[in-house]
Amino acid sequence: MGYKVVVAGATGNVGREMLNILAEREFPVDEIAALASRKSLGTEVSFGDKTLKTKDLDTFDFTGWDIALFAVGSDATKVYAPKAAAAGCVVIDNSSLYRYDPQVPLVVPEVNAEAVDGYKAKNIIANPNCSTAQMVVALKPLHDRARIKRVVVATYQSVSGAGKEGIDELWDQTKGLYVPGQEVAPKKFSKQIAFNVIPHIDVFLDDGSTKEEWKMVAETKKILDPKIKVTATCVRVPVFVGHSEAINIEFEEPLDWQEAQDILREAPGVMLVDKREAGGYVTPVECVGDYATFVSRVRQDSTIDNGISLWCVSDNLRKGAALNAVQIAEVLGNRCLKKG
Ligand code: 2RA
Repeated sequence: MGYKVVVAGATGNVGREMLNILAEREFPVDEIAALASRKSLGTEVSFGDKTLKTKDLDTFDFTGWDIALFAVGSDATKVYAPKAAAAGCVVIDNSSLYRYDPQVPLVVPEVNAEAVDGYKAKNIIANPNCSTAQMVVALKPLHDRARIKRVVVATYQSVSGAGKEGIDELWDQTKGLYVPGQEVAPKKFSKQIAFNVIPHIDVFLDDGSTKEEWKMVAETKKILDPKIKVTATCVRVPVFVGHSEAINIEFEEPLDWQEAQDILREAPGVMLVDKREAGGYVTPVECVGDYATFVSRVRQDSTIDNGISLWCVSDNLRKGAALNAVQIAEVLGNRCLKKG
């Protein structure tokens, strides 16, 4: 006996990956529905070796469906997630809409799987921001060993985090720099992204940080530990898929970098690739399509007491979004929605 599963936003990058990962991990599906907006209606999407024709999200009846993975953005989530939840379908939402709602669990299974048990409050579970997900997977095993006091992180986020438009802009702008007359002006991003980096993701807040940076602070506190101090600088870089992060960690007590390596080597969801030689580390192009949160460059930070720095890379469409959502569905099924 399996589940009746819906993927809402099935034609987007994350929605397509949700379908791919449900099939790859052989999630127990009795029936699956791929939903899209009116403009994408009828588009065919893959589910393993099957082809699904998308149905209309606007008119879909969620009654009798068990789990709905949502990848439709906050505006559409606001309209359709409550409708699905009210029909008895548990929503696992990738947008930021419900992440900070105290009644809604915000879950990274390697870190706080037990939080899924709280889904009944709104019949909704929130998926974290992509840049948060990979970071807390790396932080959790170290926090359990030596209590983290403060985290300073700089992110190098790929353009796929900004959707298809982000990918297209990088591609077209890069080509346009080499073909006279085909220059492409910034549109999705505030400045040229080809051969450039942009220290601005999402909107600016009154304190001078951006909402993307605020998300990493708020979500790390909700998922891992509210006592951890986090400061982030989130940067868009000319990479198609794969977010990278330079993370500096201050602990409450001493932790040797080699013990940190040993801990990370055994940690759930982490792949340690860390040799102090050319190529002894992971780069974004190598993480694409993988499930792992890769960690490299683990080293002591001798400028502070109890400091360690490291490099973290993961596929932002997978662990940063679709994989984490499917893993939440797996935990939900195992802990709360047992089938015969
Ligand atoms: C980004 N994390 O990278 C945000 C949303 N996916 O644009």
